[in-house]
Amino acid sequence: METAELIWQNGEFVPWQEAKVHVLSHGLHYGTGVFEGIRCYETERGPAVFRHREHLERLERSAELYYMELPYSAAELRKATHELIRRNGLRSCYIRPLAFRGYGEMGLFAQSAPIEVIVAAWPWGAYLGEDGKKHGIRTKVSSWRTISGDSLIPHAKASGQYLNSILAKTESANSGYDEAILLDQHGCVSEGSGENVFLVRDGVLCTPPHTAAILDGITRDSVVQIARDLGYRVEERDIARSELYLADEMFLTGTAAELVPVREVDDHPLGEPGEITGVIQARFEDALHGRAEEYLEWLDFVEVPAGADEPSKVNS
Ligand code: PPE
Repeated sequence: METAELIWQNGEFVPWQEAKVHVLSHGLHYGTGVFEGIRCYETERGPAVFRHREHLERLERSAELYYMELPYSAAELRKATHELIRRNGLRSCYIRPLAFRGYGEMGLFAQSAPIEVIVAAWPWGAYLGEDGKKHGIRTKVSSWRTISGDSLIPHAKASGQYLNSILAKTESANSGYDEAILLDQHGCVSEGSGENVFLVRDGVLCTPPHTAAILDGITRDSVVQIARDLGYRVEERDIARSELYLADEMFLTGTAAELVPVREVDDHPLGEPGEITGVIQARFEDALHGRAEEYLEWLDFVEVPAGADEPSKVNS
């Protein structure tokens, strides 16, 4: 992975290589952590964190759902993140806040194990490849069902839950596909291993509802709003597996992945990225980079010192 200079760890900025934990940290053994994936983009007005508030609110909700009390407020984490981006001299980056039970007590009711919090930021390119963003990716329905609300909390973004995503992703990668699509306990489409799913059928966009076993994606929410603003109908409803094969267009959304068209599901070709996908993807990219006036409120601009706010001009 690419690195940066500093990581924010429990209130302090420490050199990247020195941001360490004890091997008996609770989170390492039991997956007791909650995290976020956030992106910061270069804009004309300097670096801007996309939907920062919503991501930090989701982090707080995830912590609450797992009975973890965060020792820092969203305002403190926001400030720390801005400072981290500044100190690392980053223009665009992926941001990973993580809160986990640290060292101090073992066992499953380890209330005295302290909650540790880190925020890291580093450059992370296209999650599913630049080519995938342009020409679409190949997906396969996983033999692993998505975690159900009966046993875990799909709406929380918790570390341990990702073993489910990792099984699905590993299976799809080992079979030569770019990404896995998971079904829920009833056989309905839920999500990708790290993305929400959208279909286009007869000009209407469809995506599984909030009540499904999905992470309530912030990119999903942004894309629903953009699509509706563009005049498209968006239906949040159950999606049958066969609808994936019959879709006119299909795409995935997530912070890391951004908006990625799907060109194949279970060896059924869907073709090159469709028209509606292209229109929404372009508008979404405009929103991310501060080129769409009506979505400027989604951007949390990072103040950078005077003189440092000019992107370095290479080959110009
Ligand atoms: N579902 C899952 C399971 C998921 O992990 C993500 C984000 C989403 C949906 C989309 O949510 P949002 O980012 O709010 O639009 N996946 C994160 C983790 C990726 C990773 O490999 O780590 C991400 O995109 O940052």
